[in-house]
Amino acid sequence: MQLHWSPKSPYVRKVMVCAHELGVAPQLQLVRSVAAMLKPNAQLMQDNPLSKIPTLVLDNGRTLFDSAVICEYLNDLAQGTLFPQAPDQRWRSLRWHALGDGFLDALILWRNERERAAPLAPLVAAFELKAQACLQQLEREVAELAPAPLCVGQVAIACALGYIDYRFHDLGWRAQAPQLAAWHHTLVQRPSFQATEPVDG
Ligand SMILES: N[C@@H](CCC(=O)N[C@@H](CS)C(=O)NCC(=O)O)C(=O)O
Repeated sequence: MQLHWSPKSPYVRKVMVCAHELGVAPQLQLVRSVAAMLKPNAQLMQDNPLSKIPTLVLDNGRTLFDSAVICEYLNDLAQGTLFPQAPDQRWRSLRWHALGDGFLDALILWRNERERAAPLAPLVAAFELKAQACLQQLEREVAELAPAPLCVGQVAIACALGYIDYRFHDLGWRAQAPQLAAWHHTLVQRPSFQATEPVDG
């Protein structure tokens, strides 16, 4: 299987953390692909018309995207437990997954806007408000998040927090969400997170 990949993308990181946890990372051939919102990548678009990473190309030539679908595919392949089956745990994990991904979406849009020559102030303010609200919500949920068996929802949330560390040094999120920070600190000691730390270049 080929994975359109970058060492910087937090959505790719989520897939790679799952792959490591599931023991299928060695089956992935990583293809370094550049995906930028303002520069659609013609080669990548042959596999994903949205020009986004991660995109998975299966050995039979079929393609899978986005990251949520790829994580679920890898979990099925390995018959893993990152997508819990029991209804309560399943919906809880899927909700955390959506919260982690949505948090990331807001952070990335915020960063894109604030880096423009003339950022639109109301847009920057709206993305910042949403990101702060996600942090506060997660701090309220940490008592449930921390003891839950490892699932894709926690991986998504941890990747969003890792993206803050990578791109928003000035945010000081640990002071705002200290219990979440403690949970995150413990989780990222796992080899799957250590192996997927974002790097430039
Ligand atoms: N919902 C998608 C989001 C993926 C995404 O936006 N990836 C970024 C890289 S971090 C990308 O490919 N951006 C290029 C673009 O938006 O055109 C997923 O979960 O896979």
